[in-house]
Amino acid sequence: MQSTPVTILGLGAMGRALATAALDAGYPTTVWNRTPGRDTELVAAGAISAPALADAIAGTGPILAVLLDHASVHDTLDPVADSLAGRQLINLTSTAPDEARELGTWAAAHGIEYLDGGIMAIPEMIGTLGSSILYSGPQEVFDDHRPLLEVFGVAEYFGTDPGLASLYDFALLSSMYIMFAGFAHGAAMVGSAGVSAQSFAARATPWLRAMTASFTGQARFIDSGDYTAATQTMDFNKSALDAISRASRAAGVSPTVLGSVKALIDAQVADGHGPESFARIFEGLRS
Ligand code: FVH
Repeated sequence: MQSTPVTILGLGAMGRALATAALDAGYPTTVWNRTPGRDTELVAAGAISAPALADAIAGTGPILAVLLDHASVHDTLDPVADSLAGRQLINLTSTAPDEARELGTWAAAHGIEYLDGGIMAIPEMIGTLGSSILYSGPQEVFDDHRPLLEVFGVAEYFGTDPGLASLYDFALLSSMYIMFAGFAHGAAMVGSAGVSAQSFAARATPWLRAMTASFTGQARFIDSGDYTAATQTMDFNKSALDAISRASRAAGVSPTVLGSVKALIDAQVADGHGPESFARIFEGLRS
């Protein structure tokens, strides 16, 4: 049994997964949810059910908010903000970086220590090796509760700016969504020839995994700002994207996803960067 109690506000899929992991690790865990009745299994597993928010925050220990979005954090905590003075709030609700910073400022104005977290896992992964959670805000809050945070997954600290964890979180999610859209595009192309998406997935998985090995090389171009390249030039990739776009249209597949990459390449070539590395699309994104 751990001695530090923890309070979890929000018992959606993620809040329940985190509460389960805390209970399994022996933390005295108080749970609260706006809509009653979502804590039955947690109570059976040893959680203390708080009938009202005021009961939930009456104790000691860190308060974890696992709510829907930025607005729901304010909806929940604004009415009790004064009672939270001197407490440590760890917000695992997904928020944009500016929203996390706003919450940090709001918390400071009420004497609350605010640590922001970005969860890089789905509920089923919580407590497993594949789960990681990114944190930023006051280091002492992270250090004070690191053993608890490690229960949920690998806990990484990114610095005092409360918006940084969220920035990493959203940057990683951007990469993921674009990859998923790319998979859907490819599946639609082979689908035009009657190939199943499952069959395509079996090939796309090792291919994309192998391609991620090139991230480090592309990052070297980006970080140095020197895009001089002998291979994989913008001209080379423009020719490839033009051909793939034609094939895509011929297969009756919308060029929407591919079109955004093609537009970035075309702009670089039009600006005279054809002989440079494909990685230079980074500069087009920034402008
Ligand atoms: N589930 C996932 O795969 C992702 C993985 C990455 C991180 N996200 C973020 O985690 C936050 C919580 O996600 P969730 O999966 O638990 O979400 P839901 O199951 O939809 O539960 C939402 C809870 O929020 C409560 N809630 C909503 N609005 C309010 C409000 N205005 N005031 C108080 N509570 C509110 C809701 O309560 P109720 O509807 O049951 O009364 C749930 O407890 C989220 O930021 C993800 O982006 C999860």
